[in-house]
Amino acid sequence: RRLCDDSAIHQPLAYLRLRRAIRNVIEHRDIEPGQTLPSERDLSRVLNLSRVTIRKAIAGLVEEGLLTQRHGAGTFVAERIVKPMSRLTSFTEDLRARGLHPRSEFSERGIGEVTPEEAMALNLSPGSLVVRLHRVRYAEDEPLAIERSVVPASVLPDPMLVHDSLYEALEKFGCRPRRALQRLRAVSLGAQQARLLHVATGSAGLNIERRGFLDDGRVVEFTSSWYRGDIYDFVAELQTD
Ligand code: 16G
Repeated sequence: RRLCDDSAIHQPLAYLRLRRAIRNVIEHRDIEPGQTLPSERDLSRVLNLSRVTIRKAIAGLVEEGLLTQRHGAGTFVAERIVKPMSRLTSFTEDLRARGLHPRSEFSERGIGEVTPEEAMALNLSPGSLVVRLHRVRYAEDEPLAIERSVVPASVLPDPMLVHDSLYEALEKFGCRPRRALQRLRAVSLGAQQARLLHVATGSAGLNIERRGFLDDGRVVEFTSSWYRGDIYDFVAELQTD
C-alpha cells in the first residue's frame, strides 16, 4: 500500500522516485527480508509506470544490495546484508536502510598516545593523541561485527562524542571520511571473537581494514572490523579498463 500511496513516484524521473519509494518500504519493513516483491508486470499495472521504469528502479536497488534477484523466482528483499564495496557508508546507515536498529557495546572508548603501528596507519607523528573505540555492533540483540577504530584526537577531541555512530560524530566536525581504502580478508574467528559474535569458534569471518581520508589527504579513521561471514556479502561492480 505504501508504494501506491506515494504520489511522488508519478513525478519526472519516475524510476528514482520509485526507487526511493521501494527503499522506504524496505526501511519500514512493510516487506520483510526474504519476501518477494510484486512482479514487474503487477507493479507496472498498479503504479501505471512503464516496465522500463520499474526495471531501472529495481536494478538500482539490487546494486545497493537491498534487493536480490533469483532467475525465474523473482525479486526478493535481501536476507543477507549485502554491502557494495564502492560506497562509503557506515554500519549505522547500512542497518537503518534495512529497517534494523543499530546499537554498539563499547569495551573501550578512550584517548591515549599513538602506538608506532597506529602512527603509521594514520600518518601521525609519535606522541600524537588518538581516540580508540572498541565495540561490538548489534542489530537489536544480534551481534554482527566487532570493530576497533582509531581516530586522531585532532579531528575527534573527545571519545564520549561518539554515542553510537562514529561517522555521525565525525560529520559534526566536518571530518567524515570522503574516500577510503579497504582491505578484506577471510579469517576464522577465534574463541573470544566467536563468543562476542554468538557463533561457534572457528566460524568464518571477514576482517576488513579501512583507512578513511579527507579531501586534503588527512587520515581520519583506521578501523579493523570483523564481520560475521554467515550474514555479510561484500559485492563490487567491476569494469574493464
Ligand atoms: C563501517 C566501516 C567502519 C566504520 C563504521 C562507522 C566497514 C567494513 N567498516 O562498519 O570502517 O568505522 O562503519 O560506522 O564497512 P558508525 O558510524 O555506525 O560508527
